[in-house]
Amino acid sequence: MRVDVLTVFPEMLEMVFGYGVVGRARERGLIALKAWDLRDFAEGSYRQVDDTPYGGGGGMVMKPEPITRAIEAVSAECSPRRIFLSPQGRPFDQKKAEELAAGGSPLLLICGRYEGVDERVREGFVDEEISVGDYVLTGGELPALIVIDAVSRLLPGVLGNEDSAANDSFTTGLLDCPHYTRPPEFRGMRVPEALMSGNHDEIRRWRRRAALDRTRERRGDLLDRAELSEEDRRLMGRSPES
Ligand code: 9D3
Repeated sequence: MRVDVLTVFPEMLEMVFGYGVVGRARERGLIALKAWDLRDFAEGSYRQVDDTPYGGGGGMVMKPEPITRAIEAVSAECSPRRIFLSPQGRPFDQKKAEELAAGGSPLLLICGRYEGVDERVREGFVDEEISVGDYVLTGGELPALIVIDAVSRLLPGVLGNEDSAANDSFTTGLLDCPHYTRPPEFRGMRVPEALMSGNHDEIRRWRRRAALDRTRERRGDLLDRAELSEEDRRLMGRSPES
């Protein structure tokens, strides 16, 4: 899958592309990532990408010409889905990540800086607008990395274990259960007996109950929407030993 990013800070993205699951997917040719420098599409000796806002007020607005030229350059290469990262966008979630990964079509992620981007860019050159949550950041670069990270790990062959993505919390609609490794006792805290029992059905039930209880405690909103089985209802709220 091909993902291009438009930004005034291409190094910021290139840095992160090299690491972990995404870095390995890139090395293996499963994902092609490229960060374009918006300044390369700006004119004049100052290569200005921003300008003062009509109507006055503080801050700067991104000029339409450099962004639009950059969008057209990438579009000519691969006809991507053109996604603008913005606080006004639809909230990003696992379902959107799955949709972007499943389509397999190229993505162009457009990052704004300053107070925003000239509205006319949105009108003719953007297919959709995505936010990563209700908090204020300083630009679209970290959101673009969030989208790349969430989408990359869903691409075929990227995760070693093929069903690890399918078993994600949010995919199953519940939070994850707690995890433990050796030693069996750490600073007075013991690993739950069920996990060391070797009884796979007991382990499965312990994990399911832990996920259900934790989801109820922390994210009642998720539990309301989850489809629960008869067994789930029985497991929930019982003590771990029962
Ligand atoms: C503080 C300025 N804001 C009100 C006048 C407007 C504003 C402009 C630009 C607020 C944030 C930004 C930069 N943010 C993004 O580009 C962004 C973002 C975010 O801030 N939160 C969640 N998702 C996203 S996606 C892109």
